[in-house]
Amino acid sequence: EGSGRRVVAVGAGLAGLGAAQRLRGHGSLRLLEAASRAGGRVCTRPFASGLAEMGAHWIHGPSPGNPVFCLASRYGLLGPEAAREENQQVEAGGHPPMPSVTYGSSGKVLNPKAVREARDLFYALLASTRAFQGSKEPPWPSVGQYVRAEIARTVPTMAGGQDDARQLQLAVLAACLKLECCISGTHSMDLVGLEPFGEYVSLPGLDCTFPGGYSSLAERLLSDLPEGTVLLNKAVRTIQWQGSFREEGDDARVFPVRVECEDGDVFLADHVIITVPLGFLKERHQEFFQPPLPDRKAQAIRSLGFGTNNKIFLEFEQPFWEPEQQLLEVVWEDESPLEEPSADLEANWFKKLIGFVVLQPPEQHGHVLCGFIAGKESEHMETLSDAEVLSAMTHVLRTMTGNPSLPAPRSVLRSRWHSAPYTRGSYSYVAVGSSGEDIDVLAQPLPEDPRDPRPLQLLFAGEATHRTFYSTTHGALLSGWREAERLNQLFQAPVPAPQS
Ligand code: 6YU
Repeated sequence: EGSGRRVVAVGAGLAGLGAAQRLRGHGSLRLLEAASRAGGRVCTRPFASGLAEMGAHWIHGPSPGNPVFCLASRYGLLGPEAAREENQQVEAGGHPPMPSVTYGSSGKVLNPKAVREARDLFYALLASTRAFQGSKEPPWPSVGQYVRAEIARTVPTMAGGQDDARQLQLAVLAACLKLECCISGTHSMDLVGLEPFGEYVSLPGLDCTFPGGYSSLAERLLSDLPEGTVLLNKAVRTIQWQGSFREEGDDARVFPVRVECEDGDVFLADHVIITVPLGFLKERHQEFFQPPLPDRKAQAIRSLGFGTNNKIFLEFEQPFWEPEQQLLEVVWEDESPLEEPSADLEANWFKKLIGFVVLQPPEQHGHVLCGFIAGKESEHMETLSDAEVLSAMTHVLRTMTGNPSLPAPRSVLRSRWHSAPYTRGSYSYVAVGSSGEDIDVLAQPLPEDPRDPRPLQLLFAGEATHRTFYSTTHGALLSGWREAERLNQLFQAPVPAPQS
């Protein structure tokens, strides 16, 4: 260690692990993690006869430009399908096709042609939002308002003007908006900024999963680090910067940063890489940093979006779906994107659920469905007991299949990302009132003045700091690499001669 620089990283998710992987050995590195495991929002748990991904599910866009895909391939963590060249070239634009069946609330399977028609309209509208990127005067502040206004314009000609068919189209469009809430991790698309929406980049490739669990990637990264680098159950309480701190009994060295943990342990450092989730920063940044962050940074933390998307896993004795079906969607046939959704969370929270992904293959997982639900309804779900969630899900499934005696699931497991004290939600989005510029401000190291004699005291990584890949594992990993590289550059730079 000696006179080498001391680096502390806070958070052992993919950003923190990625930073640790890339930081070249100049001095010492400690990675402090609040939880009892590494991985953060990458979190695989045993469930039924297989595994459940509580956080990240897919590699979005598995192709050579995706560093998570590249690492996972190199480590041999992917199945043979994922590695196929053809799969890497599929352009799904963030909405990979899956063999699906759409149930309506009248207990019938909806006409696939009608469903497709509504969905095609929705995706055409969503794609047209790209045109507003960089626009000074977008027609609406949010994606939701824009899409709904466009839907309202097409209503008169929709479904040949037939009332019933038109209502079905509207109900499917309402379901599409809920799915988009899950994808963007938000309560409502009315909160997602229209102008910056097109900055998010979808990589080519057919989304794939990790046969041994997403956590196999985090574990592999962890095992490559020198023993003792990562300290678990080490929640950081405060980070003091711009200070002059000395180790007891060692007056020779002065450190600008002091990291204090909840358990009273203290770490002095030259550089701290902060990878805590934006949800945690939103709640805690004022006491967490001493002195507080500069206004611009605090403003970016406040204005960027961070919402909730949760999963509900249900295990069944026997499948009620067909073996080839991969996605079971639900549509509440009386809903419309042109009407206000119900505000009665207690009575109606489960209607926000978009449906279920079938975990494949059943030989590995058993008969397991994974439901997705976003927003305030999802946060309400977190406050309920397992029995209450299981009963609501049974009600949804019986309504959709029109089978009042459909056997209830055997067991349930759900994520609770909003209640998690060191996450406070699922992932970030660019909210109305913020822009891609705020992401760059969030990513900017401190102190701001590049000529500061003690540069790069605080560095910021994590998915919410990646301008084009926010909300993903590859965005998180790249952000960690980016900050490690920033320090590597500093360590390589010749130390400036003292000015006389
Ligand atoms: C992806 C996917 N996916 C579903 C769900 C979730 C997420 N994501 P971490 O939080 O991992 O690490 C920080 C650590 O810091 C953590 O361990 C804390 O305990 C610790 N910490 C906090 N405070 C501390 C303190 N005080 N002291 C010490 N330690 C502290 N991504 O690629 N594919 O399928 C999904 C999904 C339910 C919750 C996802 C997915 C997001 C990723 O999981 C996430 O970005 C990274 O894991 C974060 O890593 P990190 O290191 O930054 O933080 C147009 C437009 C479109 C907008 N988006 C479209 C993209 C769609 C996103 N898809 C998500 C979908 C699912 C299903």
